[in-house]
Amino acid sequence: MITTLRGKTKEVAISTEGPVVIIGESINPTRRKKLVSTLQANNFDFVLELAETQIKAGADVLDVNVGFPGVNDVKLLPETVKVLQEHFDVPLCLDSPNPMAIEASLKVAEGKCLINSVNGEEKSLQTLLPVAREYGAAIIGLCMDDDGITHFPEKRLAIAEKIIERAISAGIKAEDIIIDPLAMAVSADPQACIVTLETIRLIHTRLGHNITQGASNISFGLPDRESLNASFMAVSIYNGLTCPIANPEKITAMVRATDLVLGRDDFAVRFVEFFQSRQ
Ligand code: THG
Repeated sequence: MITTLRGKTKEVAISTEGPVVIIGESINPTRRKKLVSTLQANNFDFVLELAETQIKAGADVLDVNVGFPGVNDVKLLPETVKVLQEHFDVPLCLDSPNPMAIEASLKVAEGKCLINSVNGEEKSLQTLLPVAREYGAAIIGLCMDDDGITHFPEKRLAIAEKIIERAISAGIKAEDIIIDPLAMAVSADPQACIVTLETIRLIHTRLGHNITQGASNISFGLPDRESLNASFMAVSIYNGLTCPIANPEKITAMVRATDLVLGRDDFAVRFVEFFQSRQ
């Protein structure tokens, strides 16, 4: 199955057969005080810097999250989208819990964006699916619903199936639905990663959809986050993860290595190209 996203002109194809497409995570105010302070001053220089750095480091799509306490993201998210698209051609992943901010951004965005995110809650499905349909956007479906987050992979799979069914009834194409199995901090729950890995395997083998996850979530609160994220990333990709939201500056080399190891990089062309681009 292939999900196609578009910037102003550039198309990015995400295939369930790989290779992996990296969605850059860094335009996110979590622990980035400078992003908050510059955006509060209506200054987009730092956002543009984060975008450029991530694209150079291997991001094919950029996640855009400008949510922080006190912000009016119905105004700020579309403004940020516009500025980004004036400078860069990569497709955007609109990351907000506020459906109004998502819709306002889709109104001004060019190309085909990814909505981050819809979940299995009735309210989310009813609000966002018609919006995705109207603007021709793809969606990320989070495996949680009105009962919250379950620890059983089979139940997460059932929520994914529900989101897919409802999205298709709303007129969205199957290939435009990317599933997020939910990656959570392993410091808070020793089983967190294995539950996610098993969910990825089930979604990949039974549903055959593209799969994303906030891959750096798992290492919150622990030292040497890079090693942990790398380990989790490799196993996730083997199980069916195709478009992680991650920090390309830290993860691209090992993602290219994993594609090569999994037989998706003939004659190591992409691996060597990436290595040379860093010399
Ligand atoms: N699923 C979906 N969307 C998501 C998430 C998800 N969006 C947000 C988040 N989770 C993924 N994005 C991030 C962004 C930054 C970090 C983690 C996840 C992060 N930042 C460093 C920190 O907090 O210390 C700071 C910068 C760095 O060192 O890279 O870890 O799960 N659909």
